[in-house]
Amino acid sequence: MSFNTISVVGLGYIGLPTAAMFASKEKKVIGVDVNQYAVDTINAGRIHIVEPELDVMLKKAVDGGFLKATTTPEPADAFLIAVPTPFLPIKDQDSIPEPDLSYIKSAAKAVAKVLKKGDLVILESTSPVGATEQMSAWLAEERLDLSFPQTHGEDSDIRIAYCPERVIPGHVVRELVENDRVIGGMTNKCSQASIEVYKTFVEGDCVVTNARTAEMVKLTENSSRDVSIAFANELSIICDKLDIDVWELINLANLHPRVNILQPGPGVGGHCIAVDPWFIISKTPDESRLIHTARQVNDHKPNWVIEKVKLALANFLSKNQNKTIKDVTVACFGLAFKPNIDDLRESPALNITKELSKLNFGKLLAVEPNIIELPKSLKNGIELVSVKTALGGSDICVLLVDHAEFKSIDMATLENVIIIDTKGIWNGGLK
Ligand code: SAJ
Repeated sequence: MSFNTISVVGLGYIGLPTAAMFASKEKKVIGVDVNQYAVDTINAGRIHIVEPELDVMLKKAVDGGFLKATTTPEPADAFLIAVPTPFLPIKDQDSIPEPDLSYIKSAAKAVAKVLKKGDLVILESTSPVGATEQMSAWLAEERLDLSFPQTHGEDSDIRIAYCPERVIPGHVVRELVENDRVIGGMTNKCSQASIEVYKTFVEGDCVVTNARTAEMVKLTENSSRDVSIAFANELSIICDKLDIDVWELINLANLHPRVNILQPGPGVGGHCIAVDPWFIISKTPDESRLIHTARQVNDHKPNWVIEKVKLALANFLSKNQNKTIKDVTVACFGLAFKPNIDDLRESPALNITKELSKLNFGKLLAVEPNIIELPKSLKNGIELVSVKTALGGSDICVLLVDHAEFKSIDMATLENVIIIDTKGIWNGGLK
C-alpha cells in the first residue's frame, strides 16, 4: 500500500496542523473545508487559527506546492476527517445534551463521491462510540459499487478507522509528532493501513485496537480528568465548610505514594474536558452516574464562587454601614480558561465575571494580562485594567486564574482587601 495523496477534511485546530505535517514530509495534501475564508487564507500561505510554529510550517508547505486547500473533495488515497462534533441545543437545564454528527455525515457524503477501491477513511473528530461504524454506513449508502468493512470485513474495498487526536493547544506541532496514537481500525487491515499513514510523521507508538475502543479511549481520557477535577472541587467546598485549607490538605494527602489529587478551581473550561464526558453520558445515561455527577459538580463550581462573592459583599457592607453597593469596587483576576493563555472560550472565569457584572457594583474591574481588549460580551460596565490599578482601589479581589503574573503579587498589597482565591495562590485560598 502506498498513500501518496492525503486529504484532510476539516481545516481547524486539528485538521490544519495535521495537513501541514503531512505536507512537511512531502506528501501531496489536499485540505478540504466548507469555509471559503479558511480555504483562501491557507492557499495564500497563511493560517486562520492561532497555534505556535504552524504559520512557518504551513507557508513552506503551500509555497513548496505540497498543500492546497479546496471546498470540494478531490480524489486521494487516504482521507482524514477532523470536522466539529458539537452538541444539539438542550431543551431545558436538566436534559442531557445529544451529539450532532451532521458535520461527519456531510463530510462522509462529500468524500464518498471521490472514493476509489483501496482508499482509507480515518475519523479523527471526538465522537460518541459507534460514530465510525455510522460514518462507514453513510459512505456505503452513497457508494453501492464499493464494499465496506461492516459487510466485507478484511476483504473490503475501502478501509475505515478511528484514530483520535490527543494534542494540547499551544503544543500541537510537537505533540502531533511525539504523542503515541491509538489506531482503531474496523479490521486489522484498516489498522495497518492507518499506521502506514501516521508513520509519515508520528514518532510515538501507534497502538492498535478496534474502532469502538479507540472512540472510548479519547472520551475516557478527558472524562477521567473531569472526574478527578470534580473530586478536587468537591473537596474545596467541603473544606470551606469545615474551615480547613484545601490546598494544604491536598498537598498533605498527595504525600501518600498512591494518591494524586488534582487542583480545585472556579470550574472546568475549554473545549474538551467539560464537553467530552457528555458523549459517554448521552449514550449510557443510566450507567454513567459518576461521570454525570462529576460534570454537575464542576458546572456548579462557578455558582458557588459567585455566592462567595455575594457573601463577601454582605460582610463588607455590614462592616461599612455608611457604604452601599455603589461604593464597592470588585476586581476579577483572570478571564482565560486556564493559566498563561489568552483563550477565553468556555471559560468559567469569564462567565463568573459576566455574572458578577449583573450585581451592579460601583466598579467591576477585570485583570487579564494575556489580552489587550475585553470581548464584546464583557464590555458592558467592566473595565480591563492592569494588576497595579486593580490592587490600588479594590475592596474585594477575586482570583480566578493562576496566571504567572498573579503569583508574584506582593501579599502586603492585599492586606486590607477581602480575598476570594479560587486557585489557592494568595495566602492559601478562599477565606
Ligand atoms: N483544571 C482544573 N484543575 C486541574 C487541572 C485542570 O481545574 O488540576 C481545569 C483548567 O483550569 C481548565 C480545564 O480544567 O479550565 C481543562 O484544562 P486542561 O489543561 O485539563 O485540559 P485542555 O482542555 O487544555 O486539554 C485536554 C487534554 N486532555 C487531558 O489532559 C486528558 C489534552 O491532552 C487533549 O488533547 C485535549 O483536552 C483535547 O483536545 O481533548
